[in-house]
Amino acid sequence: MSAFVAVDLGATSGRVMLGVVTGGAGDEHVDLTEVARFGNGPVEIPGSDGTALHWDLLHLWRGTLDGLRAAGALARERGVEIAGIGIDSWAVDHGLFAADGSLLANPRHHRDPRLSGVAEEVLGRLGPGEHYGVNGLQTLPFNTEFQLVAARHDAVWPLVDSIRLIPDLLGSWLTGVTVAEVTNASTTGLLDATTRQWSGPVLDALQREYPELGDLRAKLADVVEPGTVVGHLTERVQDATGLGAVPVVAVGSHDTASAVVGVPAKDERFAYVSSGTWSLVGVELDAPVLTEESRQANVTNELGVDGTVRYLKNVMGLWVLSETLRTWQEAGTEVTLDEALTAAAEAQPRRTVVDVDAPEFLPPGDMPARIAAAARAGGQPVPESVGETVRCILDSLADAYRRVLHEVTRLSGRHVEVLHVVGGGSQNELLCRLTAAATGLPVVAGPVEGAALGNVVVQARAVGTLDGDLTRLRDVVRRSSRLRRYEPQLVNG
Ligand code: LFR
Repeated sequence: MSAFVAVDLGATSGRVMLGVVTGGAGDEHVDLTEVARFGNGPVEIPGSDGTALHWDLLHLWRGTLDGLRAAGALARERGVEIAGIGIDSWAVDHGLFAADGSLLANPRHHRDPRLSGVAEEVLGRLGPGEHYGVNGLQTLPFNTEFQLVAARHDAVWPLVDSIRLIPDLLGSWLTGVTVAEVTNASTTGLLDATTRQWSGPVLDALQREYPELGDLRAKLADVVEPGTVVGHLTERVQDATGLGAVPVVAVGSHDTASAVVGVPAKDERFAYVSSGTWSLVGVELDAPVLTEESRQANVTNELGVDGTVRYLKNVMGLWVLSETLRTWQEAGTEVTLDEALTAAAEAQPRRTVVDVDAPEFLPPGDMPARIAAAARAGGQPVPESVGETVRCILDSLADAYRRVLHEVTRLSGRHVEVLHVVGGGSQNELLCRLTAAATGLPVVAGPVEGAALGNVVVQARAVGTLDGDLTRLRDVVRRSSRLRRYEPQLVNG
């Protein structure tokens, strides 16, 4: 029996899971155990340009090492060998390194306020149509390329020798080897979505418009596909974790890429919502859609495992709900998630539906006030109670899923018969029911740990424990998961 460690870092917590692959040929499944969980979130500090939001990278590193140690202990207890380690995390954010290998600063958080207006400025210079025709990426204010442009006047910028996305960064600390895993690299804006390599024309255009950036290509590592063995744990890491020279495998290092591998679909006629802090709503394709219509609709072509394309859109997600609960807590009215969902289930359906993707919902802050303002501006009843507010958030999310599904299926021509909801949000029964009702599709909810399962099966195939294409890997995921199905009947009228 082989075991694999999945390090899955999300915007609110990091998790380290031990996945033991058991069962004979054709009946393999993954027995997943969470061995460590640690908090994560934006850290606000005063910056030279106002408030700056960062990630606490050292905390994530310590959590990863502690988790690896705990995974080793559990593997020994169970008498299984750890055959691989894979890391996935949210996308776009990165650490900047000097030539001597030192980390120059804590990575900025993609909700950092200084990014406001940068994307428009950059695309105005580069030509939005031309740019999308190469990278196929939706315009989000925080795509890595816009973050780099915003960073070019920072005092440390002239020292930057290497730019590493979070999973590549942690992988480089574990192994001493730096790569750029393609699924995450595809969220930077610097990759050619067709060749799956860094785009010379995009990098040249950025350097031409913003000479202070210097030679970006020289600061980026070579691209690798998921399934590549990056390297082995260094001796220092072996000492710190009690593990041997375990291989670190590049998985779909963008958490959404791993989550899409972790969709328990039987064939290609499916859509998915990877539901967490963000909701990523889309379909899986064999080739990017780079048309002007697709650009206008702001649909993204992020790259997936095995040459696939994740044709999707970001919907603001459960972030709006978690920030709402946080706002209430800070105001002294603590409401638990369970209480909030119970109240929402009893509230009047679709009383107020707002555009949750409006930019005002992106930064941390007082979401109930922003929802009230959006309701007022749209001439809708202002949610007052807990139930009304939370129901408005969930109705608005389900409505956004419906809109995005309509767009991605129309623009890609993909016929879809089922909607898979994976990730933490798959446990939100009310949202699943509202989603089925809004989209008219049966919703299959689960696995909760879709990203970790997707991470494990890609590693297991890389070292020969599993074999087969994505459909075969998804059979393993399905056998390893508890799923719930919601039919698209109307929800309380
Ligand atoms: C989800 C996710 C999204 C990405 C956002 C920011 O966790 O990775 O796919 O757009 O975080 O990186």
